[in-house]
Amino acid sequence: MELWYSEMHTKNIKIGFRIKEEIGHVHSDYQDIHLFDTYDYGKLLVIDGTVQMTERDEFIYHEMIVHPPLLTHRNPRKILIIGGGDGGAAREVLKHDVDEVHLVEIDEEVVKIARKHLPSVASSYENPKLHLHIENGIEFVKKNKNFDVIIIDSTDPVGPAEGLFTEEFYMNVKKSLADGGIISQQCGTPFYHPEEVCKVRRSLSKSFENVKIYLAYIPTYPSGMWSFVMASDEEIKLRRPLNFKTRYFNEEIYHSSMILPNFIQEECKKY
Ligand code: AG3
Repeated sequence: MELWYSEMHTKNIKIGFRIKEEIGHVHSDYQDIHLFDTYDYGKLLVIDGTVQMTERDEFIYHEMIVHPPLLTHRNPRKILIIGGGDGGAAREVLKHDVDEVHLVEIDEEVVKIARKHLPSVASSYENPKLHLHIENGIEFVKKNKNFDVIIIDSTDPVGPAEGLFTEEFYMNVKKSLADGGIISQQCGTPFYHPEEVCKVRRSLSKSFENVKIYLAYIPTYPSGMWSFVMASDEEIKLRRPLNFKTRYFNEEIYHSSMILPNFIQEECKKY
């Protein structure tokens, strides 16, 4: 018998992975977590029915959520990751010369499953610069300050992570940044939901002088076209060279990823 896992991308469109086996399934206090082994994409992490990452294409997402903000900041020393319990964002941050990385994940079960089954993603949990806090990120930013870069690596803008996309949260995030600080956040598919991306941009503009949406191609996410955003009071520009090997991101992509197709530009004029 063939086993398949599929995620509905819209009411009428889905993506399907043929799977070898289910490696794990946990119903945590916060969400439903599945880990599958697939034929073509390696291990697949699913939370509440939505694909979070696969071993084959996670590098694109994690490089893109981390390297643009880190190379925009003048001298990033203290980094905060909100969400990102699989460890992929932390792995990329630790490729930079930073002093400390704080990872605030609400759901310990995500961390446990990643550490047990996704060693190539969760490797940085062994790094002494990484400090794990099992806590709600919304509360954490109210109490902890002075971060140079804050990376918000959450699930979709609709659902349990909704609170990480509000104007109030962005105000608190801004207060927990040091001078010259910058944030990045994943903000969904502009192909199916351009309005969500434009709303994130507008909400961030209330707290930050400069907000830039940028894009990457991620095969296993809805439509494959994915958006991220950076926000800062400093000008958003490449300030330092990339001095290690990457598989997707490069300095040209830093610039090209911020060039938006017309349909997104048009949509954002409405907001
Ligand atoms: N977090 C964002 C995944 C969003 C995918 N959405 C979907 N499949 N509907 C990824 C977490 C990786 N650290």
